[in-house]
Amino acid sequence: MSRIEHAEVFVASPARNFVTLRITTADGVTGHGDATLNGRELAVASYLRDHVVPLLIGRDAARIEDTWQYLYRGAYWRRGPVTMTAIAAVDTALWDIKGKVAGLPVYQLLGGRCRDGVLVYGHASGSDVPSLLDDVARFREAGYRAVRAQAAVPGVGGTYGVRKGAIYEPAAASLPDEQPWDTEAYLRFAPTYLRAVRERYGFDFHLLHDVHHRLTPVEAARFGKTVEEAQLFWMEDPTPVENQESFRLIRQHTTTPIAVGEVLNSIWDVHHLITEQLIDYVRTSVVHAGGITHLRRIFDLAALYGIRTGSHGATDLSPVALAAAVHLDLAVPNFGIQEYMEHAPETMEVFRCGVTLADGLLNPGDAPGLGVDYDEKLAARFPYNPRYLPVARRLDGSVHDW
Ligand code: KDG
Ligand code: MG
Repeated sequence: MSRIEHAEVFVASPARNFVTLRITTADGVTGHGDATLNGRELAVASYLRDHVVPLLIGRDAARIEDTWQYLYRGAYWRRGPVTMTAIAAVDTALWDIKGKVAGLPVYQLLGGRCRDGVLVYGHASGSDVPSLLDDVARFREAGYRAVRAQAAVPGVGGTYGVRKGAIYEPAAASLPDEQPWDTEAYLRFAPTYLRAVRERYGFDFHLLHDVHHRLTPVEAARFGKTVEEAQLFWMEDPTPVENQESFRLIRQHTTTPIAVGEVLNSIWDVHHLITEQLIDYVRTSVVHAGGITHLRRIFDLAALYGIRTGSHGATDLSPVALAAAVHLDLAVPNFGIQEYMEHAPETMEVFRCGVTLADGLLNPGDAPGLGVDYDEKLAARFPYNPRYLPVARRLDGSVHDW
C-alpha cells in the first residue's frame, strides 16, 4: 500500500491563473490535478488546502473510488463548482499516480484505446466576417477537421468568443469588464457569417458555434432553425441551463444538434438533459465535474441515450485537465469531439505536457500516468493575478447572461 505523504496546492499565473494540486506518496510518486475555476480560483485553493489536504494525509493512494466517495459524501454539502473542482483535482492526481505505479498511461487503465486519436475543434474568430473567414482558413490549413466560428456583432462591443491577441482570454484584471449585448443584432448577424463560412469553404469539415447562454428558449429555437442550412456539428449553450426542461422547446423546432454542460458539475446536473434526450453532446469536463472517475460515470449514462461527449477545453483548463480529458476521450465508446485551444508558451513551460496534435487529432503519448509535469520553481515566477470574467449588460443597462 502506498500512503499519501503530502499534498500541495500551487496557485500561479503563467500567462493566466491556474490552481494545481500535487499529491506525493510515501514512495515518492507524484500525481497532479487541475483545480482551476476561472475567476474564483482562491475559493477552490482554500477548499483544498483548508478542508481536503488534511483528509488525504495517510490515505491509501490506490483507493480512488473510495476517496471520491469519502470527499463527496463526507462533506455533507454536495455538488457545486467549488466542491466538484476540488474533488476533481484529487481524483485526477490519484489516476496520475495509479498510472505511474502501474507503468501505464491512464487511458490503458480506463480500458485502452477506442480510437486512433481525439478529434478536436479549434477556435476561429474575427472582428468582422472577412477576418473570421481568414481565421477559419488558418485552422483548416493547420489540419483541423473541426472549427468553431464566432464573429463580433457589428455595433455591439465585446461579443463573446472573439480573440484579441494570439491567445483567447476573456478574464480581465481588476474588476469585471462590462460588455454590451443586443440579442436582435446577434440573431440577424450570426446566421450570415455561418452561411459565409460554408459558402467559402464548403461542408467537408465540422463547423461549430457557441451561443454562450445568450438566448431565451424560443430565441434559441429560432436561431437553430435559421442556421440549419449551415449543418452545424452543434450549437452550444443556446440558453441558460438551469431550466433543463426549456431544451425541449428548442428540440421541438430544430434539428441543429445541441451541446450543453461546461458549467455543470455532476451527474445529477445533467441527468434530466440526458435521460430526456434534450441534448446531443454533453460538455462536462474532468476539472469541473469531479475528475476522471465522475466524468466517466456521466459519459456512460450519456452512452445509454446515444448522447456523445464534447468536453469543455478552453485555455482556463490547465494542461493537466487537457491531458486527463484526452486519456478519457481515447477510452470511451461515445466520444464525440474535444474542445482544444492552444495554451500560451509560458503555460507550456510550467506544465510540461506530452499531449500532441497532428492532423486534427490529439494524442496523450505513452508516458506512465497523465504525462504532465509541473515545474513549481518556474511557476513561482508567475504570481497569482486576480482576474474576473466579464459581465454582459443589455442595451437598457440590465444584466444579461455572459
Ligand atoms: O471560463 C469561461 C470559459 O471557459 C468559457 O467562456 C469558454 O464557453 C467557453 C468555451 O466554450 O470554451
Ligand atoms: Mg462554451
